[in-house]
Amino acid sequence: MTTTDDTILVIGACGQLGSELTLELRKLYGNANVVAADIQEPKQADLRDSGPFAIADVLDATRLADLFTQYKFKQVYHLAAILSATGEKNPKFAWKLNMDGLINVLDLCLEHKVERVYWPSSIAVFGPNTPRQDTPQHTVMDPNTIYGISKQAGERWCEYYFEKYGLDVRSLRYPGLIGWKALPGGGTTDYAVDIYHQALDKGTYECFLSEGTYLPMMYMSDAIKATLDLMHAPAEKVKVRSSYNLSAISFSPKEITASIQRHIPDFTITYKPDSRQQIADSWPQSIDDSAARQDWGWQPEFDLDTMTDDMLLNLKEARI
Ligand code: AKB
Repeated sequence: MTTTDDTILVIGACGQLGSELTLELRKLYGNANVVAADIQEPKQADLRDSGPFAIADVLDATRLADLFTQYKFKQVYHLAAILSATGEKNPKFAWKLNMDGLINVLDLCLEHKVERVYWPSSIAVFGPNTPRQDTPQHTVMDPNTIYGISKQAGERWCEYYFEKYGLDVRSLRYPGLIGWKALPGGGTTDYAVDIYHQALDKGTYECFLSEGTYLPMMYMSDAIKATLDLMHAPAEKVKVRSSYNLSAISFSPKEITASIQRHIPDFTITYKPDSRQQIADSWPQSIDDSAARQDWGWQPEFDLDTMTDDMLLNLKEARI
C-alpha cells in the first residue's frame, strides 16, 4: 500500500526520464519526501531547487546503503543505465553498470524492506528473430546490443527477486521516449528528440536513421503516466513480473518530418544512416501491449501530431 507519506528514492534522477519523473513524484508525495540521486548535480533549476539531492553512483553499494539507512525509503525507482548506442562503445562497462547496479539496488531494497521497486526495461530486449509487428509480450528475445542483453537479463533478475524473495519489483519495456525538458543520452531513438530542436534552431536535420525506419515511441507525459499507473496498481493486478510491453506511437523519420512540417513548412531532412541503423533494424516496429491494458488499464494519450504540437509549443516557450 503506497501512501502520500512514502519516502522515495530516484536513482538516475538527472536523466531524460528521471528529471521529469522526480518532479512528478514530488508533486504527488511532497518535495521533501522524494530524494533525487545521480552521479552529477542537477542542471535543471526546478529539479535542483525543489527537494533533496544526493550524489550517488549505483556501483557504490556502501554509499547507497547510507542513503537507505538515512531515509528509510518505501519506494525506489532505479533508472540509471547506459543506453544502446553508448553501450556499444564500451560493452563491458555497460554490462557492469547496468547489471551490478541493478543487483546492488535489488539487494538493498530487500535488506531495507522497501515496499515497491521500479526498474525500466526497453524494446531493446527484442532482437532480429523477434516478430517485428505487434511484438507479443512473450516471444523470441535475442537482443544483440549489450544494452538489450543487460535489459533482458535484468528482467530475469527482477522476476527472480519477486518469485524467490517476494520483492515487489515492477517494470515497463519503454519504447523511445520523447520529451522537451531534457535530452536523451546515447540511445538509438534519440533522433526523435534532436529533430525537434534542430527544426527550431536550424530548419534542417541530418538523421542517423534512414527515412523508412519505423520504431515504437512514446511522449514523455505518457511514459510518466504509465510508470505511475503501474506503481500505483494493487500488487495482485501486476501479473507480469519480468517487464510489461508498452506501446503508444510508431513512426518513421519521414513521418515525424511531415508532422513537424505542419508547423514549419520549410523544415528539411537529410539521411545519413550510421551504426545506429543496424540497432534500429533489429528492434520491433510496433508493440502489442494488451497485457498492460488488461492488467492495470494502460491507455496512452498522445499520437504523433498531438505530441509534435506539444513539443514545438514547449520548446518555443523555453527558448523565449
Ligand atoms: C535507446 O534508444 O537505447 C533507448 C531505448 C529504446 O531503450 N531509448
